[in-house]
Amino acid sequence: MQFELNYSGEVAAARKAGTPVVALESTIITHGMPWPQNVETARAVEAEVRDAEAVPATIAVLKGRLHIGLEAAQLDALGQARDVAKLSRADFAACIATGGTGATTVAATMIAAHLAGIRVFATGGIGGVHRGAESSFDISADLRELSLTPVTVVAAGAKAILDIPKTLEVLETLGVPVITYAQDDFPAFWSRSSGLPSPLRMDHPVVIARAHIMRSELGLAGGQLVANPIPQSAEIPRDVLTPIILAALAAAEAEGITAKRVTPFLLDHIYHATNGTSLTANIELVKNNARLAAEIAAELVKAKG
Ligand code: PSU
Ligand code: MN
Repeated sequence: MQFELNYSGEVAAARKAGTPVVALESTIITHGMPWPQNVETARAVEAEVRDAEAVPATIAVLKGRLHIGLEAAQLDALGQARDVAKLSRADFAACIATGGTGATTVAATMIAAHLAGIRVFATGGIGGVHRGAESSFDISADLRELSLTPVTVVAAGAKAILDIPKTLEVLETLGVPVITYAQDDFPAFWSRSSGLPSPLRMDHPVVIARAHIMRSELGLAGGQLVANPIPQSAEIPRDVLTPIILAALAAAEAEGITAKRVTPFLLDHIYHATNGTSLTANIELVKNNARLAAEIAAELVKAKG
């Protein structure tokens, strides 16, 4: 059985030169946004990383090969492909072993990034504890992955489609540092504040990098969640989205959507219910996260050479 990491040209060059690299996920492309905005966004996010003098590594499994960085044509094809699997820890190995094609969630992207020696990863929102988890048991594998795999994940907090207080509780139980960037409140994706205080706050990328290194020096498994509030100019007021989120949740319930299908279903519902305006905010926050992740990656390179 053969296994290898397939690097894109620019990631291979970055590894040789010691340039900072930022991992990016692909489920956001295949299951998080509609075509063609998904591909446009993925390209814009990669450009943001390059502008910040780091190299983007979008991660995906294409025909059984694990790619660390996609060439432009591969990204285009993935954005239009149908029936792409959504890969988390549970099905990542099976997809590679069977020659399948799959997009990596936060959990699977962390695993792949770590295999490739990439310490920082930028995305939009992480999976978390779903509302009603007390009966559905629906808790994203992203949370456990953060407690296992030493990658710093930059996200805009958790979406209000989730139960945010329970998500923070589970992260605390699992020993995951939740660090909000430059403000006291934990952000809620489209909103700068969830109304809940963040467990930790850090105001400079260098401090976040130091905290990452300190965890490994102390022998603590797992990564860190960095919650980066959406830029003020792109924020959508909470009272605009609350009824839309409630309607999305009710539709999921009515249609009996469960397991892996829940998050993509809710995202798609909200996209249509806002006539696509939620997407503009989504794009801005991912770009914002890519910039911060690049800064953290640069500090990690400076600190460790
Ligand atoms: N939340 C978002 N956008 C996304 C996702 C979550 O706001 O695209 C995707 C990410 O890939 C995340 C995954 O890792 O959904 C979580 O899915 P689940 O809840 O099934 O674990
Ligand atoms: Mn789930």
